Amino acid sequence: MRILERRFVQAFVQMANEGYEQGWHERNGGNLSYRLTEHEVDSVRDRLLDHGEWHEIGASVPGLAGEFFLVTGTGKFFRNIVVDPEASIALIEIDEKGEKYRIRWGLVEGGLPTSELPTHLLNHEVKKRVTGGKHRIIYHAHTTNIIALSYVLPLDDLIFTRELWEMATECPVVFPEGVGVVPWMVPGGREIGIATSELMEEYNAVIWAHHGMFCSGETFDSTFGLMHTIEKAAEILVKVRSMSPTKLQTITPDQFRALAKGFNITLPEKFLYEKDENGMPKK
Ligand code: 2HA
Ligand code: ZN
Repeated sequence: MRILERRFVQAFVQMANEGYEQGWHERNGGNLSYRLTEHEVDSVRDRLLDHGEWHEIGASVPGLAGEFFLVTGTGKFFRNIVVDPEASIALIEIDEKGEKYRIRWGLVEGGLPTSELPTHLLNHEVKKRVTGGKHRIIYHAHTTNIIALSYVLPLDDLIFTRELWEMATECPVVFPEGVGVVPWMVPGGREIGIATSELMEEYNAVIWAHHGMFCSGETFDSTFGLMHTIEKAAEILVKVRSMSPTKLQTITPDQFRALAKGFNITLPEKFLYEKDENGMPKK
C-alpha cells in the first residue's frame, strides 16, 4: 500500500484541511505533527528512503530516540496539503540520541520540517512521558479569537482558563486541566519550545500570546476538537466583550463545582477564585 493511502496519513491530511477551512492557517501559518505507532512504522518501512542526511533538531529530546513523526513542512501552505500531500508533509526519523532527524519520505519538491520542530518535539517528549505514550499529536494553529484575546486579557493561566470556561458549559468538561499561556517570545526556536513544553506538563493546550495556540492529544479527532472548543469559547468571549465590558450573569464557581460533581471531573480550585469589581482575581 502507498504511504499516502495509510489511514494515519489520510487522517493527518484531513485534519490539516479542516484547520485550513476554519481560517486558522493563512499562508504558511500553523503546523502539525503525529508520532507513529510501531505497527505504523513497520507498515511503511519498505517504502522509506534510506539516504536522507541527518539534521540538528535544535533541541535535545532523548525521550523520543528512534521515533518516527509525520510533520508539516516549513513554508508549506496548509491549503495545499490536501491537494499535494507528498510535497507538503514529511515522515522523519529521530536518531538514537534524540539530537538529530532525517527525512524518510515526503517533501518531494524539497524543503524541511516545520520551523516549530523544536516546540513540537519538546512537547511530544513531555506528553509521551506524562500520558504513558497515549498522546501522539501536537497541533499549532493561528486561532483568530484566542490571538485577539491575548491583547486584552492579562497573560495568566488562571484568568484565561476561567474566562474561557465561563463561555460554554462544555468547556470545563473538555479542558478540565485548564489552558497555559506563554508571553510573547520569538517563535521557531528552542527557548519558546522549552517554555511551552513546561506548561504541557500540566495542560493540553498552551496559548502563544499574539501568535496562536498549541494543542496535544491522543487522536486527530480529540486534538482538533480541543483546538476547536477553545477557539469557539474565545469567539464567544470576544462577542460578549464587544457587547459589554461587564457580564450581567455567568457560570459561578459553585455551579462549576456542581458540574464537576455531575460529570465526575476534577476542576482545580485555583481557577475558581473570587473576582473583584473588574472581574479580576480578588487580591
Ligand atoms: O509559519 O506558524 O509559528 C508557521 C508558523 C510559525
Ligand atoms: Zn505560528
